[in-house]
Amino acid sequence: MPNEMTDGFHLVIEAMKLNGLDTIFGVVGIPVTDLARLAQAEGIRYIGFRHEQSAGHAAAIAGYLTQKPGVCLTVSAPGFLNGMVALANATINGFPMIQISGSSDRAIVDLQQGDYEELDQMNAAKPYAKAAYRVNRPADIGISIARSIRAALSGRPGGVYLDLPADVLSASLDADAAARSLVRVVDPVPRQIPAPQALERALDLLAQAQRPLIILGKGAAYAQADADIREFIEKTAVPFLPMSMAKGLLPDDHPQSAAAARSYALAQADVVMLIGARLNWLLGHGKSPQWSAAARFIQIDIAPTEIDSNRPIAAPVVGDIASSMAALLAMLKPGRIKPDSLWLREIDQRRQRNAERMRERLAANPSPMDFYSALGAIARVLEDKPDVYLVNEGANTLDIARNVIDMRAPRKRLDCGTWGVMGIGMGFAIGAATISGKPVVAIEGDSAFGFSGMEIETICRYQLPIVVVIFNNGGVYRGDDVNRGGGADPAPTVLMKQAHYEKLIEAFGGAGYQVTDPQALATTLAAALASGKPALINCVIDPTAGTESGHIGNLNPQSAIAFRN
Ligand code: ADP
Ligand code: TPW
Repeated sequence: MPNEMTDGFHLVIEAMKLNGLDTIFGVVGIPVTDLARLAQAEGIRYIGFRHEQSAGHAAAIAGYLTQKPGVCLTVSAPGFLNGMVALANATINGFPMIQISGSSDRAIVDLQQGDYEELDQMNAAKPYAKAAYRVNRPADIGISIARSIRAALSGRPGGVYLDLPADVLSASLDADAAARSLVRVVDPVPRQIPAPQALERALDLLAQAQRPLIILGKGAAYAQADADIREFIEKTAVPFLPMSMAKGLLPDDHPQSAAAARSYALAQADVVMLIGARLNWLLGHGKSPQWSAAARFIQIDIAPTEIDSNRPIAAPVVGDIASSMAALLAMLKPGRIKPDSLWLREIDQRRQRNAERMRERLAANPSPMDFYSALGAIARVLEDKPDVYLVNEGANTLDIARNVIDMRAPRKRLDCGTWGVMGIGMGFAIGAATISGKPVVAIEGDSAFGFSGMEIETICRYQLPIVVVIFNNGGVYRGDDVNRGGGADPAPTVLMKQAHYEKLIEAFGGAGYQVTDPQALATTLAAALASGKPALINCVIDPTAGTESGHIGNLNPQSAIAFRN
């Protein structure tokens, strides 16, 4: 009796199933089409995209939301490279994902003899991935999937590249030996308990503070230690500031939120506790003028090399956030941490003043709409729907929405993140809707939407509960710039002013709307959400409403020699 045989394709799917990887986001073609077919046949959900970058972003955000690596499947060379922006973005942001790519004949690739879709993919991926592996023998498939899962999840999560050459996928092997080669990962994210002395040092420093501040980053959101983080903040009475994707970890309307007094809180704090947030450009590298030069820092992070990266950290706590917060809570004695009451009062007064200013801006009803009036309408619709995911990209559309739209549940706000990358929109929306079944509202600048717009077809094909709202101001940042040479070509920042984006979704059977005032926007959005079906709202915004580069115009170098006549 000959032994029963299997092949590489089957082994990949079995290794995934054994480790609970139940969804693949991808684009098919040589040599991975049968892998996707087999996955579907074997009960793994396959979501087919129009471009690998969106598939990669979907996998990355699925990883962020579930603490399981999201899987993206790509074809060789160009498909692989299309996915790389998402893999790199996942690594930069700390999202666990695995990009599995088919690749061409290694013997031909390495001698550069001109194979179909020839590229040394593993080495191309290395600088952009947390880890990059290639499987050269089918018997190594099991261990390669195990290794990829562990690399994606442990420590600071990130993007892992796994290269599967065509001949490894199609190779036959003995079924018994194949079954024995599978590996189930045990404890892929081992707890990393912080040293007791480090915790004591951190609490000591916090106890010395008069003007303490806690900054919550997306690492804290990712850690899913929501209850302990909230308890620690409430028991210490320290004001907190959420970074963009940490909004909702505690509700934005929590009385201790200092978000509406952000600049004051950063500049005046004397002890700052960073929980899963890096002192990168988003926090002015921890330096003056944004921060006080005298401020002292506590930093809780799983990555030891993050400590002292930009500014000296007086009390480093290296460990996972769940273990660290639980330990801090256990050590916390009542009354030990006591922020100065003047500090709390100052923050509160500024908060109220700024909130009042914001209410006035939101209540104005200019025609055409500006960002504030449109976002105010959306905020009102979402107020009693904390379960809705909010995807957000653009410049003004991003920066203003972050300030206007309160989040009330953790991990619901998904945006451009650490890189400020455009193109996450439809991928994040599809990823979040797929893994949760929950509704998604994607608030998109008209330029930002263009980077992943074709995925509207994907949304309609899978009938996902996603409402895309396009802030159409006819341009990148603004729609009113002119050609400085006087020619007929539009200016570099200008897009089509009369674009009817709503017609795009109609081509695929979805519901398209155009709105020009906040009331219509609110009514349409509420109805679209209630339908649970794909919809796109083209929201007409004043072309002169935005500012160049949104709230980060200070980073935009401008020509020193006058040419703007
Ligand atoms: P934000 O952009 O919201 O400020 P960052 O992405 O800059 O957040 O920082 C997140 C930090 O959280 C990273 O330095 C990462 O190492 C850390 N981190 C991620 N997950 C965990 C975890 N489970 N425990 C501890 N630290 C974590
Ligand atoms: C991959 C540069 C930053 S913001 C932006 C671009 C092109 C679009 C801004 O216009 P939009 O929003 O979306 O209409 P709004 O509200 O200001 O009108 N390519 C990539 N990433 C980035 N960040 C850019 C280009 C950019």
